[in-house]
Amino acid sequence: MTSPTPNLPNESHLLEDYNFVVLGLPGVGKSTFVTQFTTTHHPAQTSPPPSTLPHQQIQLSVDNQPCQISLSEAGPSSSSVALRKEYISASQAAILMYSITSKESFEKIREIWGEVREVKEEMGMWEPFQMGLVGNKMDLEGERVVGVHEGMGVAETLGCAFWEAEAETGRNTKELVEELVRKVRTYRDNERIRYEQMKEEAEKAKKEKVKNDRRKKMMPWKRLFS
Ligand SMILES: Nc1nc2c(ncn2[C@@H]2O[C@H](COP(=O)(O)OP(=O)(O)OP(=O)(O)O)[C@@H](O)[C@H]2O)c(=O)[nH]1
Ligand SMILES: [Mg+2]
Repeated sequence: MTSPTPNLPNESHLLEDYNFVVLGLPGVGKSTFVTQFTTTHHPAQTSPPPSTLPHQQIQLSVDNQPCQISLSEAGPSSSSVALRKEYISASQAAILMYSITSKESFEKIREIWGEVREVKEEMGMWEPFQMGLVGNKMDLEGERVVGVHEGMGVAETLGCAFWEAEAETGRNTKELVEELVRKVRTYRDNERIRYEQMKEEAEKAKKEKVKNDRRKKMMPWKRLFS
């Protein structure tokens, strides 16, 4: 008889959750990126957070901190405007993808960036770091019509990080996902600190008010000694 499996502690609460959406014109390699990435890394062990949106989930350790990352694709051919908005609002970061072999897909990037910005602004959560620009199909050097410097230039004006990648083989894809995790993590940490500071200041103001109210109620001669 085999001994019963010991109850292992549930470590799901130690995982940081990240939702990333991949946007770009048809054919740039969004599905290839999501599929390649999620089949190469560990599939998530825990149940996904409730969502009506289809996504693929994996676990990855970024700087020794375990993360659960959901990736979803929302291209114009696979989703309506309303659905795309839903994907964007559910994500903490967007991967804006073009193909280095398609000028049209590159020129579309500003519009997609604007779409993400609009959704995030409506939610009061706009931060430019929430986007990473990816020039995919970097292996197709002979068919290149978008230069590396063109990609870098646009990324700089839009305030996003930039990579060229090869979704088919996974070249640079881990790096870009990790970098977005770090950016979102830094943002969350700063927000946490800001929240703690605001809480502390509110507590201080409350205490000050109680003290002042008490002083006002005192006899005038007593105030001199309080
Ligand atoms: N050479 C090369 N081909 C790629 C790369 N990534 C994707 N492809 C090819 O590009 C084609 C389109 O890729 P998809 O992943 O289906 O593109 P998509 O952006 O999901 O397209 P839609 O779902 O129609 O919006 C496929 O034939 C892929 O094999 C890459 O890095 N290098
Ligand atoms: Mg696709």
